[in-house]
Amino acid sequence: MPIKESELVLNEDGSIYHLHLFPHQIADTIITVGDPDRVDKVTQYFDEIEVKVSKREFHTQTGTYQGKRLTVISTGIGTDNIDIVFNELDALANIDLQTREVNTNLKKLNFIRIGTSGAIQKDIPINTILATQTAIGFDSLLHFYKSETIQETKIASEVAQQLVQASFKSRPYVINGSKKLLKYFSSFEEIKTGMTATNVGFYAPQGRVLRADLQDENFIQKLSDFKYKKQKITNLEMETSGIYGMSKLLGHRAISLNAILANRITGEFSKNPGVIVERLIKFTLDKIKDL
Ligand code: R1P
Repeated sequence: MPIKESELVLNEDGSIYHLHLFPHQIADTIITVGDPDRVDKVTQYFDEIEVKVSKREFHTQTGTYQGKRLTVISTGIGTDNIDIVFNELDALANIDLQTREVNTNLKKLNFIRIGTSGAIQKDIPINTILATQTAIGFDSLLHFYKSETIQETKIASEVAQQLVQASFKSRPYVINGSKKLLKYFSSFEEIKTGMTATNVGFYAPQGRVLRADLQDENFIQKLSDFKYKKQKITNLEMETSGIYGMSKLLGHRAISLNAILANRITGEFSKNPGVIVERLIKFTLDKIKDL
């Protein structure tokens, strides 16, 4: 059965609705970044750029880096945007936009997030590069999908016991990143691995107070104290749980690489955030070409 026009929405020119892309314009390995301005910072190292398309916060460039074809796309902020970006990239790879039928042979895409994040453990210094092994989603995105079988339910119930009853009104979900990509990236000494919490905002949802008070003023401390076996939550950001969830649901691989810009326990913020982001970009490009 073809997917209805109201569900698989296309632009007049036949491209996918929000990303404004056609299937031939994306590579099988895709770098996602939050900030649209970061796309140029990645593709400045490319041999050549064949595609440049922008719509809203979704800026896409496809080209080659040392002979490897790559797409770089900005997602903007938040897992609500991740829902759009990952469904539409998957549609470009796995749905025939003309017949509106799902392809028989499904493609497996590789996603690498180059993101920024704040540490919530004292011993993770700013300027660390951290690969997320496990993502804890305090957002609700995955609960709208049939996703029980892909979740790490033991950790989720531990999160519920240690944190939810005490502090949060959400129902966190827990998803691991791609084993293959995690093994590959964590084999380099520049990389630390950790457990990343994703939440729906930058201020109260990450324990920050400007003028509006927190529902629980010990929020960050409680997150920082959480323990599952020997694992602790290492950092907080706003996209990784959605990326891991959508990738697993749709049969793709994903890894989230985080440049640690802040330490929320010591109160420090990087004096020169551009430098660590640049280092992460160069590291990622250098390693990705051998994937
Ligand atoms: C908040 O400032 C944004 O920065 C982090 C958060 O996840 C959020 O998107 O990541 P990016 O720098 O990749 O956007």
